[in-house]
Amino acid sequence: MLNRRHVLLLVGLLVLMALMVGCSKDDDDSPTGSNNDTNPTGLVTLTGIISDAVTGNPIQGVTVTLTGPTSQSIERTEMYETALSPGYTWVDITDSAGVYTFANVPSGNYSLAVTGSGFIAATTSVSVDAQTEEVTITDNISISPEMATGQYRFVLSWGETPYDLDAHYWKDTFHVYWPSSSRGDSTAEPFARLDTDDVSGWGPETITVYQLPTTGSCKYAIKNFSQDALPTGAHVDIYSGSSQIASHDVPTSGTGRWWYVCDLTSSGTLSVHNTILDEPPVYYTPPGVSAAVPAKSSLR
Ligand SMILES: [Ca+2]
Repeated sequence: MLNRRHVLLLVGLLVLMALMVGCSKDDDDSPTGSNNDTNPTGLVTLTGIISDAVTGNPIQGVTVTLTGPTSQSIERTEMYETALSPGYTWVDITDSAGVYTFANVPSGNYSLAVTGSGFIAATTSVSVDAQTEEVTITDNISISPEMATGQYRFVLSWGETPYDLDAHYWKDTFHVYWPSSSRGDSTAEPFARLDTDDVSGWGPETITVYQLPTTGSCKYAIKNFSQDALPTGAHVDIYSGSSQIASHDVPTSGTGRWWYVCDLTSSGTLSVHNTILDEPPVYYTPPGVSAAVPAKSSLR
């Protein structure tokens, strides 16, 4: 039986525990980068979502392998020695929400590989800072379904902002982009379709090319729809058949809201431009008009 003294001791202990919880909550609320914002464990939970580049939907059952680190930003200790050995790997399988998770990851720069049946393997780099973070959430990672030989795919991704970047693809007067009436055709000119239009940050926004142009070339460019500014953080992965053939980051300097990425020629060659422009890289010439004129209103 508890006597009065035991009850008081128990109440006192509960009050003390409540105060300790309150203090730690206050610490958690401290602004990022403050002196209190440190991770005492020196280990991070690394997590993220893998999605299908064509549908934008999460994918269950793909294998995610974390390897590294290729370099580390903390002193090696006996505790971390095994994990920090070059080539040491963690492996996880995505759940029904496409989520993968790695626990107890020390600081360093890692390689993250994603493989799944029917998808083109993808690799990206991840930087972990276990000094100030307890959880590292990776940027959007999407993987592309394999295609037939001679088919191509442009996959645009970016960060949380801007909320809307748009992919554009032109062949002569054919223009593939986001309006429902302009999403292209897989069986007729320009033999390309906008698979998914993202309007809430991150991407993916994807265009699949089912057939090369019979002559000349097609142009691929990105527009910052949200604001008249650089499409900051934009990244384009380009695939052909069952392989990735190119990867480009948006230039960090320049003036304009258009990123002219490349041309795809009738022979399957990628001609890279990688330049920032004020205007789209093509002008539409209406029938019967001899000189090319800008048609900004048709390029929302
Ligand atoms: Ca978009």
